[in-house]
Amino acid sequence: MHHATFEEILSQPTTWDKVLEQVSRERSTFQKYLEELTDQEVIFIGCGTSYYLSLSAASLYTRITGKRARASSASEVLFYPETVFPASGTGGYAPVFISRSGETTEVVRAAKEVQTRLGGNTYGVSCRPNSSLIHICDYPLLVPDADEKSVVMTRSFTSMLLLIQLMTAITSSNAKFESELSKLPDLGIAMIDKYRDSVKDIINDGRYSKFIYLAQGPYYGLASEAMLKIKEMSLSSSEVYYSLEFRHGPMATVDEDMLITFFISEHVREEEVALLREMKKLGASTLALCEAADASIRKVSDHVIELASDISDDARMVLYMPVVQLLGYYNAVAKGLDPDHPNNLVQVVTLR
Ligand code: F1P
Repeated sequence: MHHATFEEILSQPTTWDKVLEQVSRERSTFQKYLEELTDQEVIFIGCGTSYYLSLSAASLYTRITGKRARASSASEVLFYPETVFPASGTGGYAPVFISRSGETTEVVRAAKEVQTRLGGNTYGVSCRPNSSLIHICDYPLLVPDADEKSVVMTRSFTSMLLLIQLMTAITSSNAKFESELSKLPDLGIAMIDKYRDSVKDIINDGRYSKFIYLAQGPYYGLASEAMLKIKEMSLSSSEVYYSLEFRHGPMATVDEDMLITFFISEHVREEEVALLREMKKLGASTLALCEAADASIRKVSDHVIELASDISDDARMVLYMPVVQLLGYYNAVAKGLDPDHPNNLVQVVTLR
């Protein structure tokens, strides 16, 4: 019997295709919404998975457009608005609220606060058109086909990220980047078909009780989401670090019970592979998620997932996610847990 979470993970390439079709259909509307961005600093805001999405979105947005962007949890907007939107900010701000449900209390409250405090335009990214967040925001950016039955977010994460990637390509008139994004559904199908069983094998080794995820730049938000997935679904110990930060203390915990997953980019590859080599020497087991695995990677990796996408670091982002989502899923199943009903969690966090 497969769980709803499993089906939703496998459905991602189809959902990405629907996002691409939708943006192509509604392109003129998107372009009108995005004209308002001009030189404003874009602030991506969310909670949980949607906060980690905000981290990747902010890094990606600046890399592609050259314009300022930051990420904030919705709770920080509520309690420390002056640090997220300093009055001295020049050129104004474009807040982009991200929420699968559009009903998370902190996000809805933050959207209301920001509209009162700043008065400018607000953007809402969600899977649910009739949600409170979308009713509040000026510009709705919707991916309803990516909505889920599950508590944990999987295809909603990658589909809202793809929507933001497309938004970034359109606002910067970057046709090359947009053309790379159009290849993701086919690349996703090939990658899931090739590796879905090897991910199960990684877990069925049954040796890992601690999971570390390492990444730099726009991949840090992806690694943070990978950390959350295995924690939410399988209740395992999991941590995330900027790759080279791991040496500055946390590597003290490396031992044979640890699986370290490296989100290897072409941009920082040399340093990331050097770290991979060092961690292997310390006795960790290593999983290298990379575009192309040469001998230097294979020699020090217990497990290799090679994307072979032939598209850029920034375009390739969502392709890393099905593998790490399945890692959390299979670890939960191996521990006799139900990924569709994670311990203590609900699909939408609403506060009094
Ligand atoms: C955010 C979130 C999820 C988490 C759980 C509770 O939801 O924290 O990240 O996995 O489902 O809600 P949303 O604001 O994106 O709907």
